Formats: sequence, structure tokens, C-alpha cells
Amino acid sequence: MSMKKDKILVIGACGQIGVELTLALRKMYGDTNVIASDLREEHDLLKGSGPYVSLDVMNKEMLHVLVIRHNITQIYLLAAILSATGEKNPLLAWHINMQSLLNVLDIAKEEGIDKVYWPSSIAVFGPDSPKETTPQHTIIEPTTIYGISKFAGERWCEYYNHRYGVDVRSLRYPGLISYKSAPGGGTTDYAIEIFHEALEEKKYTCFLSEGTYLPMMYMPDAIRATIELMEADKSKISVRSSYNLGAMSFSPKEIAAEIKKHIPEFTISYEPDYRQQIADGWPQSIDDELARADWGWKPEYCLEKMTTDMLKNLAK
Ligand code: NAD
Ligand code: AKB
Repeated sequence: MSMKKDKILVIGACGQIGVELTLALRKMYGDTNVIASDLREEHDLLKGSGPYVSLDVMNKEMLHVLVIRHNITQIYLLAAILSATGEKNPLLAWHINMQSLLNVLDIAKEEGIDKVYWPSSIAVFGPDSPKETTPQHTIIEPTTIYGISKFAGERWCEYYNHRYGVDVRSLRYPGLISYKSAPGGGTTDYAIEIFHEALEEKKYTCFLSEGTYLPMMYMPDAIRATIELMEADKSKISVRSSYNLGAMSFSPKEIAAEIKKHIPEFTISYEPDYRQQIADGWPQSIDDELARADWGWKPEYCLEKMTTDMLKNLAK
């Protein structure tokens, strides 16, 4: 396979998405052409697979120097504070989520970076948004600081695209489920914890109630969606804020029943905490018609297929 010529910087590369996205990008663009960066120590799965730089994205000068020194042509910004952690320190979450994006967008504008990727979330929707098959354009009144920062971020992305021509692209990810790297403090993290506990303890106490439906996606679908969006011809991108993206929806009761098919002795109990209120404000399912129409999005994993794959890989 011939490698592409771009030089890519992934910021927040040691997080749940960053590890898998970095490895996928290295396969496509060549190991040395994808620089992984994070505040944390290099993730074990990244070690030896390509260049790693310690970076605080809040330090704009350092980021700017890195971009110039390595002739960066694409930036993937994944550093953020997620919903559950954000509620514990709202001002910090706002500061980090907004300033990191503004630093990247502004450097992209100044240096003529070819493409920027920044993820939004289903958290942009709020209690007054339609709950089922939530449309791309609808009432958007988020009530968590995470959702507020994502919504403001979407507006900034569109602004930098329309006003300065920065080719910034974005997806509103649902809750992402994966086995390679740990989740980073979200409300949908229960759907990962449940697999670990089912295998290790044969029981799980869920912090959401049994009937809480949320939109979810398996990581291979999320990585493919991200790359397909970034590879799509510019003319196909009609949404410059952030695309709705869907795959599956389920409740804790439903995923527990699916796990039970593989581990019959598994039991679940429920002790909803502060995260219940966050989940109650979010959609139950997503209408991603525009992503499908514009650049051909189609998910591959349903609850059943994802559960089988998660258990197989975690049991290894
Ligand atoms: P994560 O918390 O697992 O990873 C974020 C990474 O950013 C961490 O490794 C962290 O060390 C790093 N980071 C934090 N502050 C930094 C800083 N100042 N400088 C450099 N690095 C810093 O998050 P994730 O789940 O991988 O999410 C990545 C992005 O995708 C975020 O914008 C998140 O809001 C979005 N998203 C994630 C999900 C999901 O379910 N995982 C769903 C919707 C949207
Ligand atoms: C979270 O729960 O905060 C994330 C998200 C849906 O954005 N997984």
C-alpha cells in the first residue's frame, strides 16, 4: 500500500480513542508520519510504534513550535474533560475544552494546516431535544458543562471554517465502547465497565438505572467513521459544525441480557448516582441521515456483534 504524504499530530493520543486512532493513522500514513502527543506518559500500546511527544495543548507556544518544527499538515485534537469528570469541576472543564480547541484552530489558521479533526458528542443535546432519532438540526440546549463546551466548540469550528477557510471536520460521537484503552470519565463508561466486571466478578452494579437508553458505538466503527470523514472530498462535507453519528442504542438491562447469553451466571444490580441526571438529558437514539448521505456512513456493529467481540478480546 502506498503511504500518503501528510504529517499528522494527534493530541490526547493516550486516551480511549487516541490510542486506537493513532495506530490506525500510522497504518495509513506511515509510522513516522504520525506524531502522538499527550500530557500523560506514552501508552503501552503506542510504545515502539512511532514518535511520541509530551505536550500540554494549553501551552499554545509549545504547540505552535511543534507544528512548525514537524511540518504538520493535519491535527487531530482529542484532549478533553468528559461529562462525568466535567461536572466535578465545571470551570476547569470549560477552560480546557475551549482553550485547547481555540489554540488548535488559531494555529491551523496561521500555519495553513490542511485539515483539523475535533470530536463533539451526543452531549450537545439537552432535555428539550427530541429523545428518539434526534435530528441533526433541532433544539440544542445542553445542561452539562461538557455539553455546553461541545456546543460552543461546534460553533467555533463552523466559524473558523466559514470565516478563515480552516478545513475542520467533526463528529458527534455516541458513547464509545472499546477494550484496548480505558475510558476517560464519561457517563457512558458503564458500558465498558460492565464487560470487565462480568468477566472478573460475574456481577456488576450499574450507576445508571435499568431502562436508561443511550446511543452507543463500538470503537472500530468510530475509528472508521473518523477516517472516512477525514478522507472524504471537501465538496461532500456540508456540515461544518459536527455530524450526528449513530450505530446502536441499548439500556443497561439490555446489555446485561446480551452478556448473560455468554456468561449465564452474570448478574446486574442498579445504584444510580449523579450520572443518571446527565444520561436523562441526552438522546436515546440518533438520526445520522446527513452523515450517511454526505460521505456514505454506515455502521457495522450492533449490540450482539459488539458484545461477542468485546468478550472474546477481553478474555484473551
Ligand atoms: P480520554 O479522556 O480517554 O482521553 C483524552 C486524552 O487527552 C487523555 O489521554 C489525556 O491525558 C489527554 N489530555 C487531557 N488534557 C490534556 C492537555 N492539556 N494536553 C494534552 N493532552 C491532554 O478521552 P476520549 O474518550 O479518548 O475522548 C477523546 C475526544 O472524543 C474528547 O473530545 C471527547 O469529548 C470525545 N468523545 C468521546 C466519547 C467517548 O465515548 N469516548 C464520546 C463522545 C465524544
Ligand atoms: C461521555 O459519556 O461523557 C462521553 C460522551 C458520550 O461524550 N462518552
